[in-house]
Amino acid sequence: MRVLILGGDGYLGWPTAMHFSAKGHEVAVVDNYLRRNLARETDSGALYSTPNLHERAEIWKEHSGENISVHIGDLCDWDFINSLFAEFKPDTIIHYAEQPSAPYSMLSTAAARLTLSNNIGVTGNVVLAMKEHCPDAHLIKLGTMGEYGTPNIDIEEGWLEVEHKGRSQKFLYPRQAGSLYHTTKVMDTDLLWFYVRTWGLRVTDLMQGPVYGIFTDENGHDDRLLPCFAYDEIFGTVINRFVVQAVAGYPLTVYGKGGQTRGYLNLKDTLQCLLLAAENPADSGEMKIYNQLTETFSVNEIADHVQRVGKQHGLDVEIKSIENPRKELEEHYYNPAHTGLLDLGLKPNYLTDEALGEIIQKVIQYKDSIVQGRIFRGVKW
Ligand code: USQ
Repeated sequence: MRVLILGGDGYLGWPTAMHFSAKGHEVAVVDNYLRRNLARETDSGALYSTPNLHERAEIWKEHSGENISVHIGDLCDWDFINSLFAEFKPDTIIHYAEQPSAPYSMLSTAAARLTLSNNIGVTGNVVLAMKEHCPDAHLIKLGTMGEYGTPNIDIEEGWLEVEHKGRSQKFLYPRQAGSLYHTTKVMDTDLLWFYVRTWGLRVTDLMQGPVYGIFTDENGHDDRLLPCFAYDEIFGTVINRFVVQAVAGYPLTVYGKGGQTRGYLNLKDTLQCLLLAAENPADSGEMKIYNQLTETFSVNEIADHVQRVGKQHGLDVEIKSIENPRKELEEHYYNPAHTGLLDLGLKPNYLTDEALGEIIQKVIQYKDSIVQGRIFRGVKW
């Protein structure tokens, strides 16, 4: 496949690029370094620095002999995306190119406007560029489990059969997101479903939970190929953050009661899911939706697990409940279906003591570069 990865510099984008390249696909990555720039502006630097995309593509070539082509530009800019699609003519497009942080989206008016215009603007441009240059290509869009929120009924996989006054129809499962970032993903889903119905595009929308981890099959031998690993309040996600806090001797920041439950998955499983989605494309006029998670945990369960495994690695880990800066339910029902990707062949890498220990060991190696002031600032909404 000719695979175009939008947002190829990110935590998921770069590992995905190497994974598809290792499987023999022709890969191009695109990025405008938005996340790097926002991290710089908000003093949210990652655990270690990562080489830029041109450098990483060179390093990958030294190891694998494979080429990954690099395109730097803003996908909101029509001239840029138009010529990119005209030139590369992808079979598969993987779209990660969004402002990815819920706290960032709630930080200020400027941050909200950037999140809205970037996220909706890029998705709109991608659809228009597909229509223009590759209407038979398959778009794999990263959505989020956060689109559904935390409803008091089972979460189905994308769709809900509704019976009303003796008649029935299948609709998108109701969405009610908990941040502006998550709401832009709801808007993306609506936009895509409209164009799937209207133009017969092929789309897979992946409702992904928070991802954790560092290692993939492609990066274990060279730290320069590791993904950017954020641990700050704005760009870090909870499991990676708690590991860094444990290593830094900073009490684990459980927000509120800690009963907030989400569906999590290992970085390695994100890559498996993306490959399975690409190998099983949607038909023309079909939007496939998968709930991309392997297991559910509450924040309290994650904190206890990190504390216990931290102890096995010589860390004295304290857990501290702090006032929740977010508006979210702290005790709730949560039962999402997630059989679609398992049916396609996903073999989950669960959050075992060993898997957590592997991440802890790597973070210990970078302990001296942890900046404690980045861990919590209290971005409120
Ligand atoms: N949390 C804490 N303490 C912390 C950090 C987070 O208790 O120090 C709690 C949050 O309040 C939340 C849960 O942990 O209830 C998950 O928070 P998170 O920051 O790990 O994840 P979130 O903001 O929801 O966003 C992340 C990614 C986003 C992705 C989403 C999937 O940044 O790109 O879409 O996970 S999901 O959460 O399923 O919507």
